[in-house]
Parts: sequence; C-alpha cells; structure tokens
Amino acid sequence: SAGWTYAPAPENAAIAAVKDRYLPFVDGGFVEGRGEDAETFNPGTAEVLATVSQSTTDDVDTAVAAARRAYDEVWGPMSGAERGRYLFRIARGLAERARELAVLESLDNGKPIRETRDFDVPTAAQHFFYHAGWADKLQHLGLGAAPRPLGVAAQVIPWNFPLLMAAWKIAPALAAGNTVVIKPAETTPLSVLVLAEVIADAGLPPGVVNVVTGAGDIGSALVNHPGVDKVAFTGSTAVGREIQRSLAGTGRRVTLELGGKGANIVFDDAALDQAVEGIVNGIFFNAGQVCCAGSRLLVQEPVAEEVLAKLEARAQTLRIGDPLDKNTDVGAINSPTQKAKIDELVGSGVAEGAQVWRSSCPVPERGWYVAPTILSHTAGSMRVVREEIFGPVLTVETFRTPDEAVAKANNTPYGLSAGVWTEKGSRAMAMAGALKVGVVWDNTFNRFDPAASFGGYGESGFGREGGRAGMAAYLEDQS
Ligand code: TXE
Repeated sequence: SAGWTYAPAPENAAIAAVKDRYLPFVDGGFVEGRGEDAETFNPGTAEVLATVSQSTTDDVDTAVAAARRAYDEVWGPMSGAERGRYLFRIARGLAERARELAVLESLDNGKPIRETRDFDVPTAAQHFFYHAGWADKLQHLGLGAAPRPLGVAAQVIPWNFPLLMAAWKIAPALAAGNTVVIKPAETTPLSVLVLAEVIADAGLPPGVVNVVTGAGDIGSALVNHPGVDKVAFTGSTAVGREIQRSLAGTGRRVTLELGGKGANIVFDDAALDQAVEGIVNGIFFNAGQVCCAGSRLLVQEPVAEEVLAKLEARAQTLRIGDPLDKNTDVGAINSPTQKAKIDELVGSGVAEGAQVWRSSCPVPERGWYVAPTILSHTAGSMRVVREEIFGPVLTVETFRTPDEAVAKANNTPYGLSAGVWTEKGSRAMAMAGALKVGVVWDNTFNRFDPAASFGGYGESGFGREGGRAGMAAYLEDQS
C-alpha cells in the first residue's frame, strides 16, 4: 500500500532474521538488563525463538533518567524541522529492513507473513513518515506560542501488533518533542528491539528512545515512575483501569487504548459478497487478536440466512497454519494463555446455547492455533457477545430496523469500532452518528491511515492515536 516492493525471501530468511539473544536499549546502547533472561516463543511451533535479557526496576530508573536528560538537553530544545529529519530517517530505516522485520514479527507473534509484509511493517513506516511531517508544522499552528512537549513519555504496548503499536506510540511522541521509555509485551519484544537498532542507525541522540523489557511488573514500575510526565498504554481493560487508578492524583497525563467488541452491521441492501469479505477481514485478520475487530456480526433479518451461508463457505476457504507460508490466511494465537482464553469463551457460548460452526481446515499439531469459528443463535446476554474474545471467533445476531441495530451495537461497555454495510450513503452517515465508537468503517473494515485518529469510548479507553488528535495527546498548549 505504501509502494514498497518485496523481493522473494531467500531460503534461510527466517533463520537470518532472528538472533539468539536480545538486549534492552537504554541511553543509546544495547545493555544487559539486570534481571534474569526470559525466553520468547514461536507461536507457530511452540518452540523457543530467542532469549531476551530482562530489565529490572533499577533499569527502569536508568532509562527514565536517560530520557529526562535527553529531553532537557537535546530533544526538547531541538527545532521541529531537525526532529522531523530524524523521524524520516527512522521511516526509511524501517522500509529498508522491511523483509527482515516482517519475518521476525511473524515468528515472534504468530501472524501470517502476508499481514506483516503488507500491513504491519509498511504501516509502521508510514506512521513515522506521517509524523515526520508534523514535527516542523507544530510551531505555526496558532496565535500563541508553539505547543510544548510534555517531557518523558512512558509507553506500554501489547503483543498483537508489536512493531506497529511501537510506531503509534513513539512517532507522535518524538514529533512533538518528547522522549520515550517504551516496554513491549513480554511475549513479543523482538521487533521493537530491532526498531531500536533502526533508531540507533538513524543517529538519534542517546536517551531519546529507550526500550526496557519485562512483564507487567516492569510495565507498572515504568508507568508509576515519578520521573514520567505522560503515560500511554495499549492493552487489556483490566490493566488500563489499574493504571488509571494508580495515577489518580498525580497530575500525569494518560491515554488508554483498551479492548473492544466491534459490531459489523449488514443491511439487506448491502453488496453481500463484498460485505462477506469485510466480515471475514474484520474477524479473521490477525486471527481476531485485534482491539477493533468486527467480532459481533449484526445482520438484517431478510438476508441473515444468506449472509451466514456465504460467510461459512468463505471462511472454510481460509488456510490456517505456518505463519511464514505466504499462502496462510490465519496464523497462530500469540500465547497458550490467549488460546486457553479463546477456547474457554467458545465453550461458554456452547454451554449457553449458541450454535457453533467451525472451519474443518486442518490445524497444525504443534503451535497454538484456533480454527475460524462462528457462533450463531446468540443472545445479547451471553458472555461471548459481551466479553472481548480476542480470537478468530465471530458471534452473529440479527436485527430488523436501523434503530434496533444501533441499540444492539451500542449495548456493550466498549466503544472502539464498527462497520456499516449499506448502499445508502445517508443511512451510513446516520448510523455513524448514532454509534458510540471512535471509528466507523463504511463498506469496508480494518482500514488504517496515520492521518485518521483511533481510539475509543467507555471501557475502550480514552484519548486518540493518529492524526491531529493523536498529536494533541503529546502536547501542552499555551496562549
Ligand atoms: O494484556 P495485558 P494480556 C485484551 C485481550 C486479551 C486480554 C489479556 O482481550 O485477551 O487483554 O491480554 C503490560 N502495569 N487485550 O494479558 O496484561 C504487559 O506486560 C503496566 C486487548 O496480554 O494488558 C503488556 O506489555 N503494564 C489489547 C501490556 O501491558 C502492565 C491488546 C498488555 O498486557 C501491567 C492486548 C501493569 N500492571 C490485550 N500488567 C488491545 N487494546 O488491543 C501488564 N502490563
């Protein structure tokens, strides 16, 4: 989509992309963490992929101090134009290492190489290109003084889009003049540590970006560190709530991007084959491990049977398996914990009376896989309809009127995304106005642009990433 071209990968590309051991990146260098090493796994095979040196809370102190010094002495005072040049270099560095990063991301996360190659990596690069363009524009936005950076940003990201979430967090922070300490998820640290190499190669001053490794305890130490001015978190609603509670009264700025339970709403006048493609993409992209996944299908009664039949036929054609195989449509689930959560929720749906359709495509014996699953005859009270499953599992409900569709779509504590499928533009706009979500797709799904803001209502969190609203999250205004 960004115009990259990809040469065929060499035979040993997978091996070449992975080192045996990775180190945290602090104050401009890759340094041993003071904790005990941890392993990261290849979800496609359940085998150990690499060893990662782990940060401790002392390492968090060191990283925050480095970020503070870099902010005070170099990055904060630097002109926007100069910061923009660094961001362009990072973007180009990502594009140059795109194939290696795509392979590494597939190996560490389990998602298909087609997705990492065509989506995750180019979209991450686009994000840096886009924000590079903001850096020098900020000085001329209004009448008053230029908006100011906040200082040191603590950023904690999840495992479902490791590289892309790092780009979403780091690019606007740097463009605005903040420095960063970021912690990737413990199951997917590798691509973010390669991004640190790209950042080092781009010549960024030491301390501007720091990557600490570790699990939730290190995430907690980072976001609660007194030397931090701004916290940005993407992850579970439970941890988001905990962060909000622990930061209450500190005056520190927080944005939270949490879970979702997106509705994909199909009206009877929709182009049904196109809608089916969108539904498939909405829930089986990244095996449904997507906060804005279209995990609830709401389909208008007259076409419900037809849509379900088409959907099952289409889902049956999806190839499940080796994430590195270019023909794979649905890869592995990131961790055995996540797979267990998905299996448990599907079981609860069955126990509560839902009807289950599951793809009969063979699933590899090793690794953590879940075949595409569709639960119909569901009710709004069932756990599978209420809770975020975060897997390749779609629930199906029907509706008669647009009002009923809105009521059902909004009947969730979340509010991140929705899709509306209709040939009537006026209806699409009216629906968008009535849906309490941060993003509505019309006759498409899961489309992203760095210029468009992304974020949610209610238990999906608050604050936006991307676009002008995303920049505002890293700036303080003065008149
Ligand atoms: O999330 P966690 P988990 C949802 C999804 C998934 C569920 C659980 O439904 O099944 O959450 O996933 C760090 N202070 N989403 O358990 O624990 C952690 O190390 C600070 C939706 O993996 O929230 C990791 O880096 N940080 C979501 C990150 O938080 C803490 C994406 C996310 O892990 C911490 C991921 C603490 N106390 C899961 N505890 C989305 N919005 O897309 C953990 N972490």
